[in-house]
Amino acid sequence: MLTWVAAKKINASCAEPKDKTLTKYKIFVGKLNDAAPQIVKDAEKGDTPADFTAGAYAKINNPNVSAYNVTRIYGTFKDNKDTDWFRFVPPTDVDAAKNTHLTVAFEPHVAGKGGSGSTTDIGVATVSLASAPTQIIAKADLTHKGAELWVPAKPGEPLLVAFKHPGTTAGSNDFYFVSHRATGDNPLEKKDKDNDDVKTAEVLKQSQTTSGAPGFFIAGTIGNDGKDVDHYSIAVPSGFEKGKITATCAARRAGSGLRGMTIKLLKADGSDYPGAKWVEDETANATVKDIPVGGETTFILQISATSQAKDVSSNFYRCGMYIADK
Ligand SMILES: [Ca+2]
Ligand SMILES: [Ca+2]
Ligand SMILES: [Ca+2]
Repeated sequence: MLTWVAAKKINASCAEPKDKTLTKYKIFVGKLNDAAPQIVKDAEKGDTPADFTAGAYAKINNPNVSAYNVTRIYGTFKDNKDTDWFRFVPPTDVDAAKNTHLTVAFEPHVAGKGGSGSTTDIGVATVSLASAPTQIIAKADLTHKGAELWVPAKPGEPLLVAFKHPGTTAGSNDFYFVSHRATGDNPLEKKDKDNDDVKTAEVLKQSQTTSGAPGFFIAGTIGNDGKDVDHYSIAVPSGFEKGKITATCAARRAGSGLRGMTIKLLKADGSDYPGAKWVEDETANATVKDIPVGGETTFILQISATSQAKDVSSNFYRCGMYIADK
């Protein structure tokens, strides 16, 4: 059995290449079983929503949890105008979704020599309801590294997801793989009105990150056509007053219709932490990194946006934070 040890500066996305400190490897080669429910192959029927390929899920074989295996979607772009549609009905019994809401994630595997070997990225990808295919809920340009779709969904409500060729010159082997999961989300925003004001910021509960550092997570929305503002209050755990805060949020990069999502760290009195501001664009999540706590016992994460896209209805964002002890 091989043990992987992740190096620093890894990318958060599992489907992307990661640095490893070990240099030994074994290669396993298997044949995809297209008959298995969790393997979904583009049937190359046509480019309209009615030409969808039906997707499916396979439950994890464990009586103690109700969860599903990752579904692998794959296909080819027959030309540089090809759009492939898939239909999924998100499960109604995902355990993780009971404490938060259900989400559907579509994570493209990296193309090219350092990735799958495909001669193209996927271009624009969209999610819509199967009952209203032209009304786009979520949209992301997957040619940007690390962009994906990770979208709140209603259990049992059929969805269509579309993957479009980027429109560049067709390559000799234009294929793609996408990992799809139906899973839970971060703890949800609960006090949307109160959290407009820094003085009545919504308190985030501490949880543990995989590295052991105290972490704080939230999934919220910027409503009112992009004019909403959300403030979250984070208590600095004892012993971390000289630590450093890192926060990262994604909206547009996960398919949301929010544009110019802006994150800012504030002190409890509402004043700015110097340098702790970032505006998300298509190429990078909003991240503020290693901001000194500076002896404060509480800090505030402020989230806003410059606008709501006219052609994408969702307005979600998702954030994670942690405090390093030095
Ligand atoms: Ca195709
Ligand atoms: Ca609010
Ligand atoms: Ca809000």
